Amino acid sequence: MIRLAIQKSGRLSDDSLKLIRECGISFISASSKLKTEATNFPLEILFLRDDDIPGYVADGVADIGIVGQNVLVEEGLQELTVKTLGFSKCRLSLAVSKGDTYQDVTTLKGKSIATSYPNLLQEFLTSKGVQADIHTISGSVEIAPSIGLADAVCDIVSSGSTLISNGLREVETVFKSEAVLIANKNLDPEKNRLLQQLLFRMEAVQKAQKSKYVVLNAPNDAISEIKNLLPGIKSPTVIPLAEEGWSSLHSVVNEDDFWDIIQKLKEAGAEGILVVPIEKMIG
Ligand code: PRT
Ligand code: ZN
Repeated sequence: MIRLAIQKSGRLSDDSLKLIRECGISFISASSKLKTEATNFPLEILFLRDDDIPGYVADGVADIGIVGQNVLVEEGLQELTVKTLGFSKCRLSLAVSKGDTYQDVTTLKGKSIATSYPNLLQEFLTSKGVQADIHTISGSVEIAPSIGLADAVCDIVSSGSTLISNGLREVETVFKSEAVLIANKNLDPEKNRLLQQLLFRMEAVQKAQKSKYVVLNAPNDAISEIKNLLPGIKSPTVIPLAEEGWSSLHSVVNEDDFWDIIQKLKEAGAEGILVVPIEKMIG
């Protein structure tokens, strides 16, 4: 049995649960419960405050966990990282009042900065050779300048709309973050085997999300050009169509180059292009 700690309720919760389900693991989740057991994998899930997850994993109360890098690194436990997960992306940024003049970070010398991330901020300021007065507060950081508590703030940003609606302007990125899978350093062999199984499934899910299955028809004389556009996993599958002189090609394309490749396929003479999502991708 392996114990996984995830956030009980907040910005990490839905995607953490979704990832576990996509790994083929079933469990009953009631929002009132503090833990639950999977029905088809030796996994127990603990639901915690995100700030408690790194410490619980470091101490071995939980074996593995899912948490934001911002919290993990702030708590000085980045060595627990096993794998980045690609969701809950955000950044820790410095922001000043909209009307304040700002040239570069040296503008903040001797100023007071409100934040919930004093360690990450201190490390950033030290690396820039800037001394400032850090005020650690646990929430509502963005209102600090307007109530006269601080000259600037250092807070988590994703869309940027919270800063704008509080009359603030983002001026520096201090740290970029996403969700990560973390693990205790001293897992016994059985738990380590379960962790490797989970990682294998997570990788198959992530690969599939980045890829699309493409099926198209093409005249035979266009196949060699189309093959070059569609490397696929090894090489595309080519199947003759009932209509003479035509074939069907099957392949996998990466999401990042997707529209570009589709355009080129059309130009090369491809017709009836079907694009299908992939559920899992192995090897
Ligand atoms: O109760 P618990 O302690 O478990 O949760 P929490 O309130 O401390 O954390 P939560 O659920 O807000 O965030 C969990 C994690 O999600 C964070 O540690 C980040 O890793 C990640 N994350 C991603 C974010 C955001 N995006 C985000 N936008 N965390 C916080 N915010 C907040 C930010 O603090 C600010 O108030 O959203 C506001 C800014 O959002 P925009 O879109 O207006 O820029
Ligand atoms: Zn928290």
